[in-house]
Amino acid sequence: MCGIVGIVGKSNVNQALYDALTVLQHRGQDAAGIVTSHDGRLFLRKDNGLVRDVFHQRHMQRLVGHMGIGHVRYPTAGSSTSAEAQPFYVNSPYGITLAHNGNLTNVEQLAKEIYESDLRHVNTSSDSEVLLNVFAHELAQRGKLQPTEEDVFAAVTDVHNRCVGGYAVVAMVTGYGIVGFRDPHGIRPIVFGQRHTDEGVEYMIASESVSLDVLGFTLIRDLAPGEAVYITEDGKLHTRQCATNPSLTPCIFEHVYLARPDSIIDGVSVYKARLRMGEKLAEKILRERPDHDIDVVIPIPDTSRTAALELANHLGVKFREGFVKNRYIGRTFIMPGQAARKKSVRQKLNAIELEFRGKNVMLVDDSIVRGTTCKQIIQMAREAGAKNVYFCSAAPAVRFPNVYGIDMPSAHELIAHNRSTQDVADLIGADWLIYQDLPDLIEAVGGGKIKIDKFDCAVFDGQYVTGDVDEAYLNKIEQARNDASKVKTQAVSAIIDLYNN
Ligand code: PIN
Repeated sequence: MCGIVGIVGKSNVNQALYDALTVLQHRGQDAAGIVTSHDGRLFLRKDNGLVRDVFHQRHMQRLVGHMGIGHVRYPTAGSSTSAEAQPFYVNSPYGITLAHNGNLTNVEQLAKEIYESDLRHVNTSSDSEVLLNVFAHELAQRGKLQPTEEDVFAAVTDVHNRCVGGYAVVAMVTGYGIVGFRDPHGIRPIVFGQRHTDEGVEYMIASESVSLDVLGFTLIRDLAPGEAVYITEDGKLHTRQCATNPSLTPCIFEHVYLARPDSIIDGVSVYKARLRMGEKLAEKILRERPDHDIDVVIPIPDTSRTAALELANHLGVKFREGFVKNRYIGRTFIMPGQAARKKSVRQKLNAIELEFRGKNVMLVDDSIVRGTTCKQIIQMAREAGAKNVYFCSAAPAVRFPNVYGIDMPSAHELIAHNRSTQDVADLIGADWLIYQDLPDLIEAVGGGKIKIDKFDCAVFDGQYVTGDVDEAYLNKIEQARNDASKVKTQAVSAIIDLYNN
């Protein structure tokens, strides 16, 4: 998962891009980048790290220009080098830069075509660089010295015809404008909005509406699946449906925990969806155990708080903050002679004992993925004196890999893969485990004022909306992930050896 933003402004957009990226930081903390354009020149700064660490005064001073795009990257097994930080750049045609959120499922085929037929070189293993080259090739095919909006939209149509998967994209055509587009299933989110200044109207395209709010832009709307928006450098906005057969099946996991609760995606308030998830869970609990003995509902901060609050309300049980999260987790330093260690849950969360001692506690989390943190949290609740520890997941059991840009690619890392609810309860050490039912989750997200009846729910039901994902494909990405993580482990060992010698 990543965050993208593009702004066409009336004065320098560097600060606004930076601010928008900090608002999208929850979508990726691994790397950040901004590219701006001024007088036909590009200015790029990107590196691994948080937005606040990547950009210093000296970088910001260089990032001049009235339009630009930015990106924050989520770590995935194969994407840890700073060379794979985005935006990516190709010089021909026009000088195009691109930032992408999502994942292409036919990237191998595309990479081959790009090399053998399009005669282009791709320098990383990132599917975003592949996507950029497809777009650049298709735009070049128009053969124009000065591309019009028609040329840009035609190139997006060609991207749709060639690229399969989930993608929300912003791309800047140097000297001409910024285009934003969404895959024909609308899997990943993307919105656009405007703000009025004394110099005229400025436009922003972004992953989530919250970045528009915070910068004083008003939301115009989400891009429809398959649609593109093109804003020229002088501030003219054009939109076009570029796909032949678009149908909206957005990723339901955005609502579970990826997106900020104050965002509105495809017209649905993430906050409201989470409230309804809590309500549905309460109904399920009352169905399963009408005479339950839950004394207190405790959220696992932060994402689950909204659902937990409504769950407690509907059960008529006390809601209490039993865990406090450290908001200032520092870096982990690798010491000579020591292996790299992940920070333990205990360093991130601390229990308030008086909320646990002698009580039957219902812990609520947004989801159970690997099951590693929830197991430790249940243990902490027991050590704090809980009599019984029950556990509720606002999402159904995550049983299948995600192939559209969320880092959940390996079935074997998922605790619920090929396991029953009772198996998972035993493994994580819960006295009772309740998962949200999938129809309830769909109703919670799509059953509000704006009705959406189809979602990408592949991580729960194994149904992949692009229709090209089969057993062989899943095995291949699992293998690739294992290989990539081996390379990563080797790299870390090499660093440690270096320290030791
Ligand atoms: C919480 C995000 N959320 C917490 C991510 C843990 C699964 N985990 C998914 C629960 S927040 S585990 O956004 O950081 O607040 O199943 O792998 O143990």
